[in-house]
Amino acid sequence: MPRYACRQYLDSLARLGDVEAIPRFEEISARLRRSTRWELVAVPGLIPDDVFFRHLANRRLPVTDWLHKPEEADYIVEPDVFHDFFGHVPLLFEPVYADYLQEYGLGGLKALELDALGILARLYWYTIEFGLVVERSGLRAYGTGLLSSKGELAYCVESQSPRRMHFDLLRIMRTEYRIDRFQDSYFVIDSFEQLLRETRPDFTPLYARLARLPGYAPDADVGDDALFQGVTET
Ligand code: HBI
Ligand code: FE
Repeated sequence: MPRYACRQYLDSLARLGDVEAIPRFEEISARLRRSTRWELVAVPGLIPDDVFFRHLANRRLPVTDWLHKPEEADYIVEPDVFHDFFGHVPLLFEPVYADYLQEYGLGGLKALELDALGILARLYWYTIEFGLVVERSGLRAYGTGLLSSKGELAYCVESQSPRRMHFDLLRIMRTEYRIDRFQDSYFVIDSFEQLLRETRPDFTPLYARLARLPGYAPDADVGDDALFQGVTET
């Protein structure tokens, strides 16, 4: 964690209390409500998209109430309490990220109306789930799918094989993703402020434009990609 997770995540994790004890939903939910007005709701697993987005739009984070088996520690397709609680909750104490996730929920309800969920889900995937951020100390992970995967957390920062690009909204919304293996591409933001600012505009015209265009493969090399050449401090 200290080597690969972003600073805001580490700062929040430290505030979540005793790492030796299993966190209490109610206690952390109350603390979160006092901090950024988010709260936790326990859910049995994946819930319908509209229910999921309505929760996020109202600053409620659905947290699954079952834990994966030890042998599944490296990857599970469905979110479990470790992914949701250990992976999503700490960053919700970061005010700008907390606002971004609510905006995403509001955007999700709109995307459902416009039948554009497949396109918006890519933004979710390449930021909230698998996003990277560059800090003074180098490249760090803020995506929940990375923070809750022992294997991919080191890979996303250190491996030479994935394609890392600077945040580019249109490129992200055109890029397909795989849910059953480490990512081929990652997108790097400079700050959560940048993420909130660049996703502020109304996506309706983007959806109309993208609906007519083929998606890019997860590992596509598109000529004018803004590759992230930064190096991580050794
Ligand atoms: N339900 N509990 C839960 N957690 C999720 O992350 C989730 C969900 N339902 C829908 C969903 N995610 C995705 O389909 C949307 O983000 C697109
Ligand atoms: Fe998640």
